[in-house]
Amino acid sequence: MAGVQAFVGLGANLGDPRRQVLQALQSLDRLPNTRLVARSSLYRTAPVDATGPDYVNAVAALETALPPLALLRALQAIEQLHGRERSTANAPRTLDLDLLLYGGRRIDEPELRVPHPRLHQRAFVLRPLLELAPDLEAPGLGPIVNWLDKTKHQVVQIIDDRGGLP
Ligand code: PH2
Ligand code: MG
Ligand code: MG
Repeated sequence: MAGVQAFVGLGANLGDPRRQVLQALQSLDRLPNTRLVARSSLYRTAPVDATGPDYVNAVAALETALPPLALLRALQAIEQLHGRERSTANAPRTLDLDLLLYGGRRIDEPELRVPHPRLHQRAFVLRPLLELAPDLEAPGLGPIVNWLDKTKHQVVQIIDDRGGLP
């Protein structure tokens, strides 16, 4: 497969968050023309700009030949399979899949912005992302590692250490 490297953020804080995140990783691996290359550890994280229970978060590295909007639709379909209801922004959710990075592309469309606009402000994204790709750089953001310091007040804790293994 001549694919692009894409990173997807996974999050859940309703139902059985750990299980939903692990099942979603399997669903990502089954997407057409897509391979799950690696996944980070799972993290327990305090809600950021949101209320409700702690989240389980992780990041997946994909190789995909799906174009960005097709990948976005596929992520939304997986969210639906897990009973995601869209109420208000940042409401608690059974599963959230965010397209964080798509190769070195910058995408600015009404329904999709890449890099994800809040990627660099969130330890629950930065920490698992850096676990997979310590040297990663993103368009407009430079080296991702440089943003970590600004988020160090956010509470994130590894709940498993199977990083790198799908
Ligand atoms: N997602 C949000 C808002 N706040 N906080 C944590 N810890 N983890 C998330 O995945 C998360 C959040 C909106 O998508
Ligand atoms: Mg999100
Ligand atoms: Mg989302």
